[in-house]
Parts: sequence; C-alpha cells; structure tokens
Amino acid sequence: PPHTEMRDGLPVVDLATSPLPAGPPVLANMERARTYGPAYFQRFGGFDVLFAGGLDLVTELADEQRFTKFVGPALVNVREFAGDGLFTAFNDEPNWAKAHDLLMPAFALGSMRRYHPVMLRVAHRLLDTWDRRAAAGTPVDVADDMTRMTLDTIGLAGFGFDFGSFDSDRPHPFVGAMVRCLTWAMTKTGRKPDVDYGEVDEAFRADADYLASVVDEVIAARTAVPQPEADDLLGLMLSARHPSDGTTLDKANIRNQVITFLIAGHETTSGTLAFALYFLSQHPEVLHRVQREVDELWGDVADPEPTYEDVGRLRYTRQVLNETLRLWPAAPGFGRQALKDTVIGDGVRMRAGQPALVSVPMLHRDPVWGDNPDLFDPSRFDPEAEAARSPHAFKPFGTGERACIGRQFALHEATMLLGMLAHRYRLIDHARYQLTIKQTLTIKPDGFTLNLIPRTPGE
Ligand code: MNH
Repeated sequence: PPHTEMRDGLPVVDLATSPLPAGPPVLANMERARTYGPAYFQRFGGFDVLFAGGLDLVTELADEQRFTKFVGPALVNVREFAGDGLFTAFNDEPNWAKAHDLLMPAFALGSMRRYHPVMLRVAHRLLDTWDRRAAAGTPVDVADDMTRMTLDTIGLAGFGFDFGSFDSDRPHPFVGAMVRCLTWAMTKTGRKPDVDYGEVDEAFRADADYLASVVDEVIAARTAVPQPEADDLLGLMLSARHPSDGTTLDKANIRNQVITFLIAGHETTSGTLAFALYFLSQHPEVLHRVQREVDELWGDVADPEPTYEDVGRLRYTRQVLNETLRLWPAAPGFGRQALKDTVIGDGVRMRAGQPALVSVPMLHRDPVWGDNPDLFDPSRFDPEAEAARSPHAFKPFGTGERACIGRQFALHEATMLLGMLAHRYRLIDHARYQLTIKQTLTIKPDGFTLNLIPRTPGE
C-alpha cells in the first residue's frame, strides 16, 4: 500500500487526497479493502469513519450494548424523501419505536401464510410474460422483470394496490423516479464545492414529489370507499393504536412509512433474484440440484401451484439465495456508531458517536469462508456448515434491533419464485454475460438478459 498515516494501528485514507475512483462505490470500497486490509479509516471532511470488513471487528460492531445503527450521510439524504420512515429514522426518534411496534405483526411468521396467495398471483404474471418471450424466442431483461414482480408483490400484499407492472413495456414510473432519488442520495455525499447542483436538485425535487403523489394515490385507493379495517401493512399504518398511549401513526409519518416500504419492500429483493438467476445461469450443476428439488415436489405437473408449506421445503433453493446474498448482498453496507467511548479490535479507540461502516461483501469474503471465498457454492449453507460458523459471518440483512424487518417476506417471495422459474425454464446465457454491477445505493446486475426455453420437468 502507498505510504499512509496510521491511527491506532489502522491506515487512514483521506478522500481529499485519494478520492474514490469512478464507478459503483461498493466496488471501489472493496478494492480499497484489498489494498489497505479489512479495517481502515476513511477520512471524510476531517471526520474518520472506520471501514470494517472482517469478522472480528464486525462481531464487536454487532454488540448492541456498545454500538447502534448509524444513519450516515447517504441515509440522511434519503430522509429528504423517506423522512422518519422505519429505515431512515434516527434511533432516538420516538416514531421509530412506535412504528416498529405497530408494524411488527405484519411480519410475524403467520403473516407470510397470508401473503402467499398474493405472491403466487404475481409470480404467475411473470411466468405468463416469460412464456410469451420464450415462445417468441426473445430474451428477457432479468433485473427489469424481477423489479416488476417485486413491486407488484409489495404493492398488493402490503397495500392492496396494483402497480400492474406487467401490463406495460415500460417499468412503472415509480421505479425510475425511485432509482433517480436513490442515486441522488448516494452521489450527493461526494459533491464538489465548485459545482452548481441547482438543476440536479430541481430534478430530484420533481421526482420526490412524484413519489409522494404515488403514496397519496395508494392511500386514497384505500380510504376513498369505506371498508372494514384491513390488517395488511397499510391497514396497520392507518389504524393500529399503540398499546402504550392509544395513538395511531401521524399523517406525515404514514406517508414516510408508505414510501419506505414501497422502496425497501421491492428494490433489494429484485436485485437478489437477478443475481441468483445470474449465478444459476453460470453454474449448471447448481441449477440441476434446484431442478431436482422442485421436481421432487411438483413432479411433472406443468403448472404447479406451490403451497405455503412447499416453499419451506425448498431448502436447497434457499441455500442458493443465501449464497447469492453472500457474494452480492443487495444492500452492500450498513452503518454503526459507538454508543459510548470504547476500544475495538487491537486498541482502536472509538469515541461516542463515531461511525463505522460495515462492508458486507468484504465480511462475506472473510477467511472464515475458506480459501476460495469468491467461488459460488451454496453448500456453504448446508445446515452443519452453518451451525459451525459464527452468526456474525453473514449479515445481508443488517444486525440487531434495526435489522431488516422484511427478511422473511423477501425470502419467501424469492424462494418460491426461483423454484418456479427453475422448474419451468432452461436458462440460456445467450449473450455470454459478463457481470457488471449497477449501484443506486443498492446493487443489481446491469444489462443482464437471458433466453428461456420451456423445460420438461425431470429432464
Ligand atoms: Mn430490508 C432494513 C436488507 C428486503 C424493509 N434491510 C434493512 C437493512 C438491510 C436490509 C441491510 C438494515 C439497514 C441498516 O442497518 O441501515 N432488505 C434487505 C435485503 C432484502 C430486504 C437484502 C431482500 C433480499 N426489506 C426487505 C423487504 C422489506 C424490507 C421485502 C419490506 C417488506 N428493511 C426494511 C425496513 C428496514 C429494513 C422497513 C428498516 C428496519 C428498521 O430500521 O426498523
């Protein structure tokens, strides 16, 4: 590594003198970790952020007695359109605990059983579309179609609102506005003092206003006609009362929660599914094992209707998703901050409030994963292997109290869909795709297309 200043034994990399190279920040940060090691400080306007990508440090950062979520600069920017929604709320904002308590029931285990039929209905929309593409011999844009599927699913399951994404050749405009808002939030952290961002900010404002107008539409669709109180996400947001004081969420917070869940509820799941299909298309032996697993359940039924219980039986398919989330975690980083002055690792002093950023892709390539961590191998998630490994070695859903509330939702939806796709199609990598990553805070494979050939189950 180049000559560097040290702080408590760790290199300090100053963004002022060594700016991140162009391209997705996640890749730049991984490159940096390969140069300086799994732990280093990044200096950011005179402020040192600890970058942590090794199991030892992450294990300490996961200690909720000493560390908590850090709403870092990018998330503060997301607050411009998601406010004090669950994802971007500060830890001490009363609305976080209140909304967390009120919305948790929508993510309890039993709730997945309720979402299952809706997830299945939307999965069929995707299959219908892909059947037509297969018959015509035209390739599919994988990430776009996964986004259609996951957006329609969260819309219908959470809000009873139909985005109807498969009825159009173009993605729902919500998606474009959201992607631009997320990109704005991400790139705003790297602004230069001598550039005028007036136009950029104006365009952002228009997009944010549009997102808010979709939220109004979603709420109006529910409240326009009197109806019995629903117990889906929107129903809980609108009418659940907190046991401690009997109040509901306030109007402004409800809007922030709707926008938060419409985004968080689909963006990462679609990226994960797209990466999973990429890996399956590159690893025929893994795809065959998934196909054996679904064939065992659905035999040669041409149009199986997976049951809720079936999804729990797709153990290997779920391992494929876990291995996908290991190599390319759709949300590739999360922030932590010291609750009090403390020392971590080998004498690294952290002041109260001082931030750390966990690099999830680096954690997921820690030596604990063996000496070939870049190799895609779902057997890493065989139950015995998992039981033998530290629970802190795998953090695609964050950690602690502020970890992902939608994890079971995402895994149920994605496992079922992946199983159905593997049962129905042969995946043809017609363009010899080379993985490139697109980052808009979250990551996706860029420009990944597949050709589909109907498959005879058992083949
Ligand atoms: Mn999700 C928080 C990853 C699917 C709703 N999610 C997080 C965090 C990660 C994450 C990481 C923690 C971020 C942080 O510490 O700053 N989430 C994912 C991934 C998937 C995912 C990789 C899919 C795969 N998330 C979902 C789905 C929903 C959802 C689906 C909703 C239906 N996630 C949330 C919400 C939070 C969150 C809400 C914030 C929770 C909180 O802070 O209380």
